[in-house]
Amino acid sequence: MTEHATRTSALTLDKLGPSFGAEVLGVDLRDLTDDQILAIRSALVEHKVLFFGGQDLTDAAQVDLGRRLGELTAGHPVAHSPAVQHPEIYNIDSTDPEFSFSDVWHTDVTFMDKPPLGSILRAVQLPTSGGDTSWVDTQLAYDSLSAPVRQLVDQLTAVHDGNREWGAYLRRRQGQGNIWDGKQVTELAPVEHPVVRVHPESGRPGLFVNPGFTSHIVGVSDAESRAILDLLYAHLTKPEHTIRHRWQLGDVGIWDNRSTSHYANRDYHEPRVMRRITLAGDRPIGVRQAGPTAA
Ligand SMILES: O=C(O)CCC(=O)C(=O)O
Ligand SMILES: [Fe+2]
Repeated sequence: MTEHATRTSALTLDKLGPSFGAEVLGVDLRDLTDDQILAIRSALVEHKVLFFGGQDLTDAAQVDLGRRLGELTAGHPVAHSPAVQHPEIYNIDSTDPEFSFSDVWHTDVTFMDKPPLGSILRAVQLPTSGGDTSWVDTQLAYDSLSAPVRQLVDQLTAVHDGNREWGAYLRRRQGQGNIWDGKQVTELAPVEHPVVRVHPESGRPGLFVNPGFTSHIVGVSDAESRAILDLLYAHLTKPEHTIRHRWQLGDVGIWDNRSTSHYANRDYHEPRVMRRITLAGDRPIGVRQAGPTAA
């Protein structure tokens, strides 16, 4: 335990910066008490990205952990992961011919009506150097906009389109996607989400657009849409809104997908394998729908 670590009732946390991110010390993710599960769920809302070092999870143990933290989705709405036996796991293997680098800022699966609440990522094989992952605190980014721009974005809706990243893949698979929210995914119809999402647990607003999946803003010109999104992306990714994690084998990262975006640094030259599961989430709610108490 470092001098910065603080102990809550069930967890010892070492904050990674002034705003968000924390390392959780001294827990075995295979053997958590109910109190620790509750404490992890609430630490996720408060700290947004949690890291657990020195873990020894098998695929089955990762899925068991996810089931204790929430309801699991398929590993991905359309990607198949034949290398793993659990349909809940998305195998992110840089040597897979279908591998796509996640070297664009994104929040996971925002191209579905109900994007995941959070993701649980485990490092399975790492390059000797490189392959860090970075996260943005999208609530801090919202708060640090000027008041007039906050008022503008509060009113906006954006389209998110999974075809940008996954359309060609799904067509190659003859439209055979996975079961998502009870239905088989056969196409990726674009969806609309508020540009500012109110967190359903904390009530905090955060920017909810990302260059990975957001195609445009509804009801403005194409030039206006591009300019607004460029402004928001530049603002979101200011270094003071980010943290960066250097992975070690045995690390598990859990992030709140309702208050963060992330980016996998593409600077490695050896195989890198990560395995991800996602917790089912709800339909994003905007500031106007959430009403005056939330924002
Ligand atoms: O490989 C990584 O570091 C992150 C990949 C990613 O975007 C994800 O797991 O959601
Ligand atoms: Fe991701």
